[in-house]
Order: sequence, then C-alpha cells, then structure tokens
Amino acid sequence: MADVLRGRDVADAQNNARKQGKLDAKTTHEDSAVAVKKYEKGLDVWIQDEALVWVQATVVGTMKDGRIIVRVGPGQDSVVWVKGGYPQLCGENNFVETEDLTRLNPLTEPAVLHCIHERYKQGEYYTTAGITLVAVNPFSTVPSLYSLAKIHLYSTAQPQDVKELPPHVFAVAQQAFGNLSRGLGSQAIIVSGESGAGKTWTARCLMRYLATTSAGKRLPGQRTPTSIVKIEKRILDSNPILEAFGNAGTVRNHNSSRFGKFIQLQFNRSYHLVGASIQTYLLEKTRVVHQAQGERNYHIFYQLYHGISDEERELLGLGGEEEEYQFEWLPTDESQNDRDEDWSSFAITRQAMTSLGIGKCQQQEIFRLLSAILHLGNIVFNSDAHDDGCPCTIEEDDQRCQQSLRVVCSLLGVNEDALGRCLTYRRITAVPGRRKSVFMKPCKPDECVARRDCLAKLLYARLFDWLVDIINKNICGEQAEWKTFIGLLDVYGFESFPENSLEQLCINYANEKLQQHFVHHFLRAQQEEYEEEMIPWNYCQFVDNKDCLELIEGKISIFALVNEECRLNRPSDSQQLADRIHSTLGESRHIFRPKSIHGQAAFTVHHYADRVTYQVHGIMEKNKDAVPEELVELITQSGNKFVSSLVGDMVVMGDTTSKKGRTARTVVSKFKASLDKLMHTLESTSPHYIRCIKPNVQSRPGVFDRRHVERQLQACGVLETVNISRLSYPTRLAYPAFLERYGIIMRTAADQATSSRSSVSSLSSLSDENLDTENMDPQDLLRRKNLVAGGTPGTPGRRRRRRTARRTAVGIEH
Ligand code: AD9
Ligand code: MG
Repeated sequence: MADVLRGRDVADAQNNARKQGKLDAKTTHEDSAVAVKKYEKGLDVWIQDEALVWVQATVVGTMKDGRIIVRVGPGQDSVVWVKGGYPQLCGENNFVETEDLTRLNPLTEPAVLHCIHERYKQGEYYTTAGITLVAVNPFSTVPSLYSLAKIHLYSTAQPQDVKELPPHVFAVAQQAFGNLSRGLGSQAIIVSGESGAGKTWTARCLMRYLATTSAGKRLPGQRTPTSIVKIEKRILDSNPILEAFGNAGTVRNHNSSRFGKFIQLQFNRSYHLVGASIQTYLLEKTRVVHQAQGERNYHIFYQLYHGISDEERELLGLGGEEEEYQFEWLPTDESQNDRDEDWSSFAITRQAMTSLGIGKCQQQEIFRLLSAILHLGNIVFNSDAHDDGCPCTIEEDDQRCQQSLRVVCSLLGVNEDALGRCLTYRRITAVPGRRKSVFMKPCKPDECVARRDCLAKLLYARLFDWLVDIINKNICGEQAEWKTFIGLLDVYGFESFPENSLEQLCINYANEKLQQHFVHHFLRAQQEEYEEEMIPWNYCQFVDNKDCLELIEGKISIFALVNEECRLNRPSDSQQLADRIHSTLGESRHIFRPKSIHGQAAFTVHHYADRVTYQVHGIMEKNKDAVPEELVELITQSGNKFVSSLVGDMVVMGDTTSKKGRTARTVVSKFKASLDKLMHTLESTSPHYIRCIKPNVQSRPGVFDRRHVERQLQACGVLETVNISRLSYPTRLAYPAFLERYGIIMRTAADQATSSRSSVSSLSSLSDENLDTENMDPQDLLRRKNLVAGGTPGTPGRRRRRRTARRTAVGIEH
C-alpha cells in the first residue's frame, strides 16, 4: 500500500504540474518526476553512459545556463556537466532489486534496467512487470529452478497466494490454470521475445508444468487413469519431433524454431488435461536447400546422419561403414560433442515418434524421404551444354551426382529419365486461338537448380505438415470431451538481418500482430475502462502500432501490392515493385526509402521494435511459391505410396486456380488468414504475457549486455506495461459483491438500504469516524480496517472484467 501511495505522489505532482500548464498532456510519469523536483545538491540521479546505458551520479550543483554538475564513478570522483531535465531521478528506493517492477519509485527506464540487472546477478531470472512476466535467459541450466519441488510449490498454493510467491513461469501457468478451474474460461499464454531469448524453452516449461499439475489434480489416494498418463506423455513427446523437424542452428540460436506454434491444451469439465492440438505457422522451407554462412539445416538431417545404425545407413543410401558421404545441404563442421548430441537426440526423436503412433515402417519411410532430399542437393547440371546451345542436362561426368541421382530415384520411387526431364524441361501451355498446345522447353541451368530446390522444399514441407497431422490425430481430445483450453503461443521472434526478405516480413508482421493484441487487450482496454467508469486515472502514453499494421496488411498495403504483382503474372521486376510500394504507400510514416542499399530495390519499414530494410528481389517468387505441375505429377505417380500420398491433395501453386477448382493462394494471403484465425482464437481467451529477454548476443551465461537488454525492454513495451499496471487498480468487484464482503463495516442497516452504488461510494470514503467503533471489539475493528486496506485477491478474466467494470465504481489498491 505504502509503495503505491508513494507512486501516486509522483502522479499527483504530475497532475498538478499539468494543471498549472507546466507539462503538456503527454508528459510521461518520469518526466514529471524530473519537472517537479529540483536537481538539489546531493540528489541521486541516473545519467546516460555510452557503455552502461545508465549510470548513477550525484548532483553537485546547477549552472545558470541550466546545466547540472554531477559526480559519477565508484569513488564519485569524476565531475560531468549535463543538460537540465536530462538526468532521471533515482528516487528513494534506487537500490531496490524488487521482484515486482511496479514497486519502483520513480519508475524510470534506468530503474527497470538496474533492477533486472541486479536480479540477474543474484540468479533471479524472473521479474513481474504488471501483468507480464519478464524472463531473462540464464543460458545455463539451473535445475532447482524447474524441479518437481518448484512445481509442487506453485501448484499447491491457494489462488490468492500465487501472486505472493516469487515470479516464475510456473506462477503464470498456475494463474492460467487457476482461472480455468474457477470457471473463467479459456486462457492463453503468449510468449514473445527475440530469437534466442528463450520462448521455446519457456513454452516447454509451461507444457511440462500444466501436464504434471493437471495429472495431480485428483483426490488423494486416487490413481491417475492410464489413459490420461498416456495423453500427457504423448503431448510432451510432440516437442522433440517438432523441434527435430522444425528447429535448426542459426547464428542467433543453436536451436532456433523455424516455424510458429500455437498449442491448445484441452481440459475436460473436471479440469483434467484430455488432449491437445497444435497449429503451426510458416515453416522456413528455404533452409532445406540453402543455409547461410555459419548456419545449419534442420536438426533431423544431422540426427539421421549421425544417429542411424550402419545397416540402416546402407539401406538409406547414406554411405557404407567406411564411406562418409558428403552432402551439399548438410554443412558439417561439427565437433564430436555435436555428433554425440545428434546421436542421442535421434534416439529421443525415434522414441517420441513411436509414442505418437508413428510405427517402425512409417519411420523408415520418413528416413528414406529425408535421405532422398539430401541426395537431391548433390544433383548438379551441365551448364557447358547450355553454353553450347544444347539443352541443359544432369551432369553425367560427376560420379557423386550420378550416384545421388540413382539413390533419389530409388528412394522416391520415380524413374530416372522422368526425374531428369522434370528437372531440365518446363511445360509450356499455349492457347493460340481455340486449340491448346503443350510443349516442353529446355530450362537454363539456374532454372534447373530452382526446380531441383523446389522439389526438395515441397517434399520437406509436406512431410512436416504430415507429421503435424499425425501428431494432432494422436493427441487431440474428442470434441465432446474437452470444454476449455490453455493456449501456448511460441512464434519466431522479431528478425532483422543484413538481408531481409519475405520470411522476415511475415515474421515481423506476426510480431506486430501480437504487439497489437497486447496493446488492445491490456493497455487500451484498461485505459478505456477507467475512462468509461470515470475512475481517476493518469494519462499514460503508449505506442499503438495500428498504422504500421495497416501499412503491411491493409487494403492498400505492402501485402496487397505484392499480391497484385503476383496476380498480373508478368516477369518480375523488383525495381518496379519497389517504386510502386514507395509511390503508393510513401505517405505512411512507417515506410521510407533506405539510404544506402547499393542500388538494390528495397524498402524500410519502421516496426514497433526496430527499423528493417527488406530487399524486394525474390519476394514475388517466394510469395507465389509456384510448384511446377510436372513436379507434382511426378511425385503423385511415384511407386512409393508414402511419397505419393504426401502430395495427393495438393493444389498446384501456379498463378490462378487449380484443376480441382480451388484457388491457389499466395504465401502472404495464407499467412494473413492463419494469423487472423489465431487472433480470433486469442480474443476468446484471457491472455497472460511472458516477455523473454536475451541478456547477450553471444548466448553466454553470466553476461548481461545492458544496451542489448535496454533495447528489448523498450521494444516490447515493458516500461509502459509497468507504468499502467502501477497506476491502475488491480482488483475489481461488482457493487453487490463488494457490499456483501465489506458491508459489515457500515454503521447502520439504514446505510445499506440505499443503492449498492451509493453505499459503495460512502464506504470507499470510509474513515475512522465512520466506523461504529464504540460498540466494537478492538480485534474486530482492526480486522475490518485491514479488510479495507487489503483488498481482495484474484483478477477476473478479460470478458468478465469488462462486464464487471461497467457495474463497478471502485478500485481497491493492494
Ligand atoms: V527462436 O526465436 O526460436 O530462434 P527462442 O525460442 O526464443 O529463439 P530458445 O527457447 O530456443 O529461444 O532458447 C535459446 C537457448 O537458450 C536454449 O536452447 C537454451 O540453451 C537456452 N535457454 C533458454 N531459456 C533457458 C532457461 N530458462 N534456462 C536455461 C535456457 N537455458
Ligand atoms: Mg524457439
């Protein structure tokens, strides 16, 4: 209570200053703190620093021109002149390493950074920031942090006590589960953060916690039914499979998820976990055929390569006992440790597949397909023939290529000539007059390479979808069985590379969508609610990214222009598209021409997190994602049933419609539709947020790069979240419920006879004089006073909150 009041002092001063015209309407909390207090001698302040971002200093005096003289450094020996209004106040509890950022006073950027850093030094990786949890990645295993004892601690706490326990991902999971089991409907936990920040790790912890605790929610002595144990195991087993096939080592993260994932954990009426369903988003297919410098292909290829037995190796065409095959698409600079890890991970992946109903035979089919994809990468084309004016062919003089060709054909169940023809010729359909004529045109060498890559990407992407389908079939509960769910969202973090293409645009667009969800559902909803209720409220500035989203996905937007260019189906011209984007959308303050991009067609988008420059070259081809019909036909006619079934129902991504009458949609259209659906699902839940923070770019334990952390805190709006949470009332009650609980303090029955709203108003201004102290037992009096100060636990879910708020004019401060 005292902390909140101190926080309010600053806010009150802000309001007074505003009334007196000293501050404009948008001045933030911390600005006001600076404006209302003079830089008195001896005052502790934060000043900006090149290396440490913010350092503490003490005011020595002020100059006539407004500059302030401060002393900095451990011995307070270095004197610096800084501009007035520039340093941030340290406040009374400047050295507090609180586990709840809302208690910081004054709440400033340096204080938040300092607090998180100090906690990190003490091995405290979780900090509460209003309704979000800030999770700093330790980059080292801390077993005690996720032990069964920890799970027990959080799962056995009473709902009102969970918030009193140290901040933790388990606390978030427990709150979500608590809400669910109190009948507050479905919940969602949205995990965000940049690549390598720990989203997937966190999602795994949440899954494990929820699976373990929901199994434990039985009466003492009652055994967990075997069917439930099985389903929990299967749900957890989906992780190693998805990570093997969808994660890869990148320069930012050795286990980077190259797809987005939303998992719904389904609960029945008794709040037992009865199933789950997984939705995946936009797998990065290109990685199968192209790995940037220092990056790896998907883990499963390495696991297979290092993990299978010698007999299997022969069968899969991966080389004999002595022979080490080299694969173009398998960059290998692994140490023995990596090999051992691949070997043991492969055993886990296989075991997980078996647990999920993927039998030995099907596993062999999968491995055959993976081997075929690796061999496809070794097929090369004879460009000399093309230079001599002859059709380009598969290289005949290259022994490795020829061997790979044979292995590919045998594993895929296709004919060598047919494959060769599909890769080196393209079908042209012309309709002169009314007669349709079809002829085959030889491809140029780079076209042949593109067709080979296209085939590999197609097979891998279809295999991934097939796996997700199988997993879902084996873990999904009967629709009639489950009533509510807890959704866990783990999507790729915001990305900005030296070269960014359609993948980054989609990934960053997804992050914009999530940011908007956050802004809408917490920041804005809360502000609007207070305005509606006419509850005293201090204006708090926050960044709404609506305009940026409109620029990307609106009616006239980047996506619309890219789609239109693809529909026109003319030879792609990057410069033309870039010019159209700039001339049509140039008015938006979120897009501009990049300064230096060496003559390349590009555009820069100012995202909520950062500015990113996208190269237009290749965007249209990626958006069409066209698969030549000949390749699909080849695979459909394969003698291998597993392979042919993968493309059985495929709509050919040409330009317009398939033979089956279904429209082949572009990548951005499909991605937008799937995200809209996701947002719709999230709308129906009460959301919880976890912001993962990467303490350094090298992924090292014990290193806290303050500038890197500061940038992430700013980008995900932690400061704004804390500010709003701190200025707001965390508990809401409907008038009748409030009276039911606190009405006993009223002096007479007559007081309670008025409307519940006015009774509540008189109660909220209760002081000692209003209490019927004369006839009261002193203990009772104390208890009643504490009741008023203590508030009530629990925060209702979003929907209920909105309904309740309309009938509530009182907020109680904890
Ligand atoms: V990406 O956007 O998929 O590239 P994530 O998912 O945010 O990324 P991930 O969860 O994969 O990052 O974490 C990166 C690595 O950090 C993990 O492989 C672990 O080695 C490490 N990590 C993350 N969180 C923890 C933790 N709580 N304790 C220990 C952790 N190590
Ligand atoms: Mg991940």
